[in-house]
Amino acid sequence: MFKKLFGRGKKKKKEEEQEQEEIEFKEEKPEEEKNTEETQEGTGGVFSKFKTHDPDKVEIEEKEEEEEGFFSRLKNGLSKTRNSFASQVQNLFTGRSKIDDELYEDLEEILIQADVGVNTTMKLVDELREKAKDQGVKKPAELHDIFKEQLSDILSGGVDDVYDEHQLTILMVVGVNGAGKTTTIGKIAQRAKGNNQDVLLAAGDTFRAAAIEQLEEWSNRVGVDVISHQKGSDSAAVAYDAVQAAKSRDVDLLIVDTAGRLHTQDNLMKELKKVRRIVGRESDGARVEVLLILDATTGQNAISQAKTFNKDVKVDGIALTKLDGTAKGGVILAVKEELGIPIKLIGVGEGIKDLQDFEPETFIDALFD
Ligand SMILES: Nc1nc2c(ncn2[C@@H]2O[C@H](COP(=O)(O)OP(=O)(O)OP(=O)(O)O)[C@@H](O)[C@H]2O)c(=O)[nH]1
Ligand SMILES: [Mg+2]
Repeated sequence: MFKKLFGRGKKKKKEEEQEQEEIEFKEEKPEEEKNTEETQEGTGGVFSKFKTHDPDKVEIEEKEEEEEGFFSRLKNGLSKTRNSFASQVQNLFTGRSKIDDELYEDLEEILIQADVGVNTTMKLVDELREKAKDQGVKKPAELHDIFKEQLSDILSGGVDDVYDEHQLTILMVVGVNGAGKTTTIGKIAQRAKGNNQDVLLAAGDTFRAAAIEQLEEWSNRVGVDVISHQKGSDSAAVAYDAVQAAKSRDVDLLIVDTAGRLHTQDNLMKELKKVRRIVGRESDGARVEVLLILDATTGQNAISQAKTFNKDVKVDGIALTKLDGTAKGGVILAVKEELGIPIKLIGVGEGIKDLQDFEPETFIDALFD
């Protein structure tokens, strides 16, 4: 779904029509006029996408360039996990002369060390043994592709929801302290704005010092409004006002920040439930989503965090941040396998392009290629 929020989705109908008119208009122009315009285009203005005479071709080229950029950022961001987990797996399959118990035990150890978690590790290794047997695989190197397919099976599925991006979506962002909630909100807002969505932020973290200012800073940077109350005020009241504002201003996306809290802090989890209730009650049928931010560097603890948040506020999607900060990116497998909640976004660095839609196949390619 975030593909839509993040700049690769459909445009407003009006803009599409306008663009179409521009293309048609341009095609009819005499040669010299085209040349003048092309000189202006070089400055990267509104017409920059029409750099050649074939707008379709340019769009494809630009898209390819953009995707290449995203892919290399993903690869870089995953370099710690690539250099440990992925290369150990690769060495294991290519360096052994036969498939035996020792190979499977070593694979188990690599997976456990990469924070894949005991359950998911056992599942993967047992399945690999069976598949190798069924398919009569003799050489360890042949196991590599089967293993990658297994990873893909675990990571795939669950993110294909489609919706109208110009009807109000309320995104409530939750998670423990310092997981990356506010930063992720800033990045989502920026990408949504780039996709012509009208965005509004709500400073629902009324608890931590300077939390409101931090969100306001993002709102200035991105150029969107933020609804805030004073520090120490009721977070649910901020959410209430923000939802009313979102409805009356007809915005497309309202993102509600919340204070970081440990999943074990009952009173704070109660407060979060209240915010969720108010948002739902006031939404008037708008789409409401709870996005849980998990810090990949917290390892297996992320699983128990997610279970509690999901119990209390039903989580619709996960953003797994700071994958660039860990060699144990295998935690993504445990998160997906053990929780059954779609992973929608991954954070692979602090830059705006480092918050990416989670695409399983691309992720696996970036890990092993
Ligand atoms: N390297 C890296 N840093 C990240 C990523 N995402 C967030 N951060 C950093 O993590 C730190 C904490 O981010 P915040 O957005 O303030 O986290 P928060 O969950 O809002 O924190 P609280 O409001 O205190 O609960 C900041 O320094 C971010 O720049 C990521 O994907 N990679
Ligand atoms: Mg915050």
